[in-house]
Amino acid sequence: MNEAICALATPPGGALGIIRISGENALEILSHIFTKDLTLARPNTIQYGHIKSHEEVIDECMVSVFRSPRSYTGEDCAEISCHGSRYILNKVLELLVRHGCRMAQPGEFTQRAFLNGKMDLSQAEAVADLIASNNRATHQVAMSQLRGRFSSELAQLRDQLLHLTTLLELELDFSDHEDLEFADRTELLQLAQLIDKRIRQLSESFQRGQALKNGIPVAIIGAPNVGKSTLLNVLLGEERAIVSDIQGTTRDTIEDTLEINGVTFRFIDTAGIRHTSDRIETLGIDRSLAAAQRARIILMVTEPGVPYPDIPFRDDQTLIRIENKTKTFQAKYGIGLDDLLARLEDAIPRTSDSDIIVTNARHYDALLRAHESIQRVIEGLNTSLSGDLVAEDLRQTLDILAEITGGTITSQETLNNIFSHFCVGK
Ligand SMILES: Nc1nc2c(ncn2[C@@H]2O[C@H](COP(=O)(O)OP(=O)(O)OP(=O)(O)O)[C@@H](O)[C@H]2O)c(=O)[nH]1
Ligand SMILES: [Mg+2]
Repeated sequence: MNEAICALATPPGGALGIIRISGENALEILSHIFTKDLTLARPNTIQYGHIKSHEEVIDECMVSVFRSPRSYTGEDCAEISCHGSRYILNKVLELLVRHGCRMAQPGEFTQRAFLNGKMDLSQAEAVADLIASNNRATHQVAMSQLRGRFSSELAQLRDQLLHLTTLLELELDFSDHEDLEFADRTELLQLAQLIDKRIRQLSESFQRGQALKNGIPVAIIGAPNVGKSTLLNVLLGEERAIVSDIQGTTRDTIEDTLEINGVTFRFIDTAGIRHTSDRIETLGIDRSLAAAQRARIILMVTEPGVPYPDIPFRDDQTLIRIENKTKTFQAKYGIGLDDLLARLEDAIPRTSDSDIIVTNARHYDALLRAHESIQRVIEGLNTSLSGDLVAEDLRQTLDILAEITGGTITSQETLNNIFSHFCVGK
């Protein structure tokens, strides 16, 4: 039996506060402090009544009643909408605990939903991502994962792996008959390579997933006085960084975010790069170079007559060159800004609805291990390794992929670890 748990599901300070309760005897416990007997209430109804402590009315509330198995957790559940007073909410929780409820751990409602088969683990994790999403891109990724797109992709991979296993077993069966040729391994190899390609595509999307989650870092780099800080201010629409005609005004990196068409960009204004004997300015320039290293996009700013700074960059970085203080681009007056925004957007490959983007480090780790494991399968097929050894690696690939959806996770400790990052009440 699952003991009843309760938690506040809304942040403090709102007009309303919602307390959630779930468990086998949840409705019975709630009925002890509510004016109606909720054990008799029809599922999916909203009940109006009072929460009472002895004869004292604590609040007038609306209680949504859900019954197992058709609820978020799969258990009997209720959501109590109270007035948002901290006193009221604490009092209601206290009353629930006094009548036999336990305060929920972070993510415990969602953990129960997972354990009761309402969703798989990657969907449960998407719930946390959805709550944390703060722009269209992260929202879209979390929503698609919650709705099971990643899960069905993994199910497809699983089917292909099972098919491969069947073909291999066929080979094993026939190998007992000396008069029969071994099954053709080319087909097996092609299938394994196809699976590996998809696994790699998924794991490669992680970098983009991270960028979307944390914001795309854009370093503004250039010689002193070319207008880097002015550009930052114009982009952000506020006087974020100090601007002056003195060379070396900016000494430390200054960072702020801007959402462009649903994607968050993280702009990093830096100290102008030049040779200097000033110790503090030198430290600042080191930071500029470090920011350029970490950036996904480097905005190289210059002005007529000044060369672009010669800094190292990588293939996976996008360079956007801007000649400032000209007729076509003037950071100070925002001229040419639309063009710059368009180039920033172009620098990141667009996500279409059909793209699956991996944002979770646990999933990424599993995909990397699955890749290693399927690589061993490919190697085994290439080197005519015996079928049962190849089958062993295949089974391992299946197990690793199943970790993502939670099928092969049996340790409570691992689960607690995953759900401990959730908010209480979710
Ligand atoms: N005419 C004109 N002046 C500009 C433009 N952008 C910046 N300036 C001026 O150029 C000077 C330097 O601007 P900043 O934005 O402080 O330059 P910076 O690149 O951040 O300089 P450091 O922080 O010293 O590296 C200021 O006087 C700005 O007003 C522009 O587009 N046109
Ligand atoms: Mg500056």
